[in-house]
Amino acid sequence: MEKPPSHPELLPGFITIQQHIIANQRRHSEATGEFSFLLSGITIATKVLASRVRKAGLVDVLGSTGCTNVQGETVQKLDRMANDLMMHCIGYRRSVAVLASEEVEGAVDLTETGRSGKYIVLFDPLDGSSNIDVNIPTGTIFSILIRPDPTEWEGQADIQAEVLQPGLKQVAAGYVLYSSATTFVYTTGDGVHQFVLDPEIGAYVLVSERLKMPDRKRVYSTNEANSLSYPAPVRQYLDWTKQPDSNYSSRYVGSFVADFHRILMQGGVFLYPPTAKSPQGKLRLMYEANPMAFLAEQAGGRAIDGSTRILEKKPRQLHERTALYIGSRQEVEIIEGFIEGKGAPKA
Ligand code: AFP
Repeated sequence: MEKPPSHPELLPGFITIQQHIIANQRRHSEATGEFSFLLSGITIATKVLASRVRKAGLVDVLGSTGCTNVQGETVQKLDRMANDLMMHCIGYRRSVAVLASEEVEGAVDLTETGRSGKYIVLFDPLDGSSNIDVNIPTGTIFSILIRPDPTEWEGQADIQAEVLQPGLKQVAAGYVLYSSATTFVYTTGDGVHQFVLDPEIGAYVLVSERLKMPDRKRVYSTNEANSLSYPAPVRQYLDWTKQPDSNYSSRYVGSFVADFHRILMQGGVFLYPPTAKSPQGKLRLMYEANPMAFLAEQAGGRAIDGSTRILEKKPRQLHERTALYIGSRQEVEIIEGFIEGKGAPKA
């Protein structure tokens, strides 16, 4: 067969997310390609969603549907669109057995259609959706687990119970941030990698591999309007950060993906403690805290609920909430010191 002409000058000098996932997969001899096909479902859904978010205000995607979700929160039109897109694009992959969405009450059992997929995918389709109407960044968060071996189950497998695995069992997690650029960040337990959507070619292109979060950065991110009902040690921490020689600054978007992304890139700490309004904390363990904790630890950071490592928490309910302190290792340790009664760190 005639060899195709070689034009190295026309070959792209970039790595797409698909190439990256496949290259990683080649390192595992047992890999079947199912996993990269599954992740491609997420990349397709988020690319479509990014294009809808970009048109917000031009097409009819702003505003509320008039319904409330399982969390009792107002469902925005884009929330619903994001949920449907993720359900469709990921559910189409036969390797997926169970889907769970922050917007839907129970886990969706796809094995009922006769498939025997091994993956469980959990997602928050549009995090920070109350910010949509005012053009502030939002995001999609995902977490991937493997179904327990059916032989471990006595009697009938219980899909709803299968999903309730601690974050340590995640095989992949990541998020997409819809902002000045559309950014895809993921880990499979081998570092944190960042891609940016190139709108000209429609592909997520690698911009940085093995991201490391700075160990220390004097920036905290919290909804300070709630602080009077924070636990006393957390209030003491916030008072300490305000001392003139503490040199802290504060940044809060109110979209967890955006706040976390800034901390991943520049360091700092995000805290959402228990409050009078949300005594268990506000963020969802399985949809928000676990995937971000996996990413944070892979980037050298930490994530705790005040006393326990987030990734070790055994969920009791799909939509369980948790207190969360996440970010640069030393910044989380300082808050932990206050919670343990040790007070401010020695200068
Ligand atoms: P929405 O998706 O309802 O906007 O909630 C966003 C969120 O779960 C998370 O992204 C934010 O960090 C957090 O809530 C903000 O909560 P407050 O509005 O109470 O600060």
